[in-house]
Amino acid sequence: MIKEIENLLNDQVRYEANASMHYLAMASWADVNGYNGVSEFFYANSEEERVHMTKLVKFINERGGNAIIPALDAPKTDFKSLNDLFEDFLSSEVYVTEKINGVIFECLNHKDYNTHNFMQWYVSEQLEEEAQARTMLDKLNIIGDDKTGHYMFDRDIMTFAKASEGKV
Ligand code: OFO
Repeated sequence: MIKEIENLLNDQVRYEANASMHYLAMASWADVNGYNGVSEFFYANSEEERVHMTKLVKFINERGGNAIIPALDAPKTDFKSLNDLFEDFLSSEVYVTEKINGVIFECLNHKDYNTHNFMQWYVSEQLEEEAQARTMLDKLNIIGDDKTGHYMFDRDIMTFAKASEGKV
């Protein structure tokens, strides 16, 4: 495996792992603040990110590289509101997308078409997750400070959580 690509994939392992812990912290915050649907949604997302991380670890090792299991950043644990939570969700996804695009760019530079092909799965996954985060944030912006709106949002998001569970 080309060393530069291996290093980038190992960085990506860390980003996915950090996202998993980040979403676990979000799930826990929602849990203790009474948003059961939101908490299920982020518990499921945290699991998904862990799966994304493991897929990369296996790919690196299968291709003759050496996957590095990283130390992680302490996740943010306090959020001002549901809006704050979902703003963070969106920026986390946008950040990961940028990193994935960086890997794709280098794969093409190094003519590493196998890794390029493998990474396409991540590209579509990011598209879906970013769109989902934007939709939810749009809904929260419409709801504003309305408590009934928050209650209904929390109830409806349970559907997304169930759909995500099916994907893991
Ligand atoms: Fe790993 O899927 Fe988003 O971040």
